[in-house]
Amino acid sequence: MKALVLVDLQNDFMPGGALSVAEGDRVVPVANRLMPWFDVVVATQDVHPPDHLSFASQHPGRSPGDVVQIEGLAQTLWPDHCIRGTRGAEFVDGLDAGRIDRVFEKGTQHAVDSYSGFFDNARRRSTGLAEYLRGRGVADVFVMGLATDYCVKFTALDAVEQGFSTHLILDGCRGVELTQGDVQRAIDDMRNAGICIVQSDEAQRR
Ligand code: VGL
Ligand code: ZN
Repeated sequence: MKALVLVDLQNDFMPGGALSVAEGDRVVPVANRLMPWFDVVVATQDVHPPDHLSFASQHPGRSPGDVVQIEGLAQTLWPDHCIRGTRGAEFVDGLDAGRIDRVFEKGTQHAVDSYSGFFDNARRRSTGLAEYLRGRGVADVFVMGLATDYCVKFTALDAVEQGFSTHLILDGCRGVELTQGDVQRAIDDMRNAGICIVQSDEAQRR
């Protein structure tokens, strides 16, 4: 069985959003086109409390992009984004969300961020995604969404580590690129971990 994992296709990551990803809107039609071709479609959703410690606003004197230590873990700081109950946290309007079988929330705990759709960054809690996919008989996982250099990367790396045959749908992703080269480095990291880099038309045929 083949699963499509849609990472964080939410308003705040779209152009004009609180943590906008350049051309983030361009991946939405890719998701809509691909969903009917998969046995299982899941989505991750970044959902933070208003005082989440990944927000620069919670650290006086700090700005988005700064890195701080929280409970011994390096944490990049972001603008306030994807706050539970706000429009920014909702899936983007144009997404055919009715085709999503199950949504996995992440980043819901105050002091721990979560880039991967499988585990939080401290690797304390599983979201249940791996168990769900196994329960549905999934062997092949295709990952796309936002952002290539953060949540897509860590979700794909955990998928391969969890034993799934993992593919990254390149034209279905866009990155934050906080530092120039971050997206390319993320793609290299994924390839080196054994993730197969494909285009959406190829993902449709496999
Ligand atoms: C993301 C930074 C903070 C992402 C989420 O979806 O890649 N990046 N929260
Ligand atoms: Zn976040």
